[in-house]
Amino acid sequence: MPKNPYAGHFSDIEIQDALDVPKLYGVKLHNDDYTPMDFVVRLLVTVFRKSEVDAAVLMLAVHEKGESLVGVYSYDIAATKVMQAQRMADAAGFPLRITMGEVAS
Ligand code: TYC
Repeated sequence: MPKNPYAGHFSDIEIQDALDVPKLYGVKLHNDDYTPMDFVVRLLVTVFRKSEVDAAVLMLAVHEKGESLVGVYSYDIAATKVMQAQRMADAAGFPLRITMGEVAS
């Protein structure tokens, strides 16, 4: 956010609310040596609603580069998808790591 011209009158949070600028959060998938490729593709299709082809391309990007952004969402949607994906990986016993962080909106 640029310097608050209303400093002293309104807080940054009040300005943010007044301007109605929703924050956006990117969800990142991280590579590891153990999670099977087909499991990652299934997770991307199931949790992140990717097509089979997009999911396979994304999985390979993560496999080759170490990590990749898989989607940008509001806080609640991003947090829910991270939780669902982490649960799915944990339940299957794979060390897959999924993280989220604020992105410029
Ligand atoms: N590197 C894994 C393998 O060779 C595949 C993989 C891709 C794992 C993406 C995690 O986020 C990931 N089986």
